[in-house]
Amino acid sequence: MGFLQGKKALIVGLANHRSIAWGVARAFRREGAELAFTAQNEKLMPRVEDLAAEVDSEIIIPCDVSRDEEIETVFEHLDNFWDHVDIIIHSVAFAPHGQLDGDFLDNVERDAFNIAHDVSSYSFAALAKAGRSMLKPGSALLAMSYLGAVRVAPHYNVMGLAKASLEANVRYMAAALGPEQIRVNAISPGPIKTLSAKGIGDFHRLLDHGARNAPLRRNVTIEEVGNTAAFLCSDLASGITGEVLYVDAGYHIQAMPVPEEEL
Ligand code: IMJ
Repeated sequence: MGFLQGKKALIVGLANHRSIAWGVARAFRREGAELAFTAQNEKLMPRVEDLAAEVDSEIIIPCDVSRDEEIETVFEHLDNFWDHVDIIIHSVAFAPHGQLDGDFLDNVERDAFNIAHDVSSYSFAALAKAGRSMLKPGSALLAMSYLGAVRVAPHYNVMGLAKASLEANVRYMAAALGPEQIRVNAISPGPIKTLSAKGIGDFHRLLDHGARNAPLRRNVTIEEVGNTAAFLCSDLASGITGEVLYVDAGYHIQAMPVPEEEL
């Protein structure tokens, strides 16, 4: 029997088979969870439906996380299928075009800053707020961060601020929901080639840098992030809340690149 047997999990942020959310869905299904998904819009609906079918799920709910009424609708809809929800996965980030490049101060502006923080951080709290009455003792919430939250990563710019906010959000949510025995954590994966990495200049160089300099001398996969997510959202992690867990082949522990002669 899997260690998520019978748990009901809502996964927000599935776009395609490369998505981190897909690695999470597969690991969760393998461990016995029942799954529901959101789709960002009508256009993405058929694709999410096909992926959901592969993990035996027929619950796909439209939700643009920047709209309060759509976040409310998710749980009204979910309530028709489930009497509670054990797990909510947040795997969503967005900064407007032009933000993830160049000089931070040249490019940052108020509207883009607000959108990045709204979609990438506020929406996690909004989901918890709207879903709170369906959560129960033992439930777990999980978000995806990135090292750019705590260190300066090239081009990451305003997304770094948004992820810093997301990580603080995890701590404040963990404190607010802890008395209800609901846990809140984040995973901070190393770079992975997903749709969110598409079009980002030099992404292959970033992956290469990680693979050369991480203690494990490689990048991580969505399967590895999925397995860690399964653990963190399971009762195996019952003593862990408010934590940011790195799944990055050890990259973040290093103060300096590995010397050329050691490669
Ligand atoms: C994204 C930009 C710059 C550097 C980056 C990334 N590094 C990594 C990413 C080093 C690993 C991917 N990442 C962790 C993200 O959080 C990406 C978020 C993102 C991506 C886009 C691309 C398309 C767009 N807006 C986006 N908003 C957020 O228009």
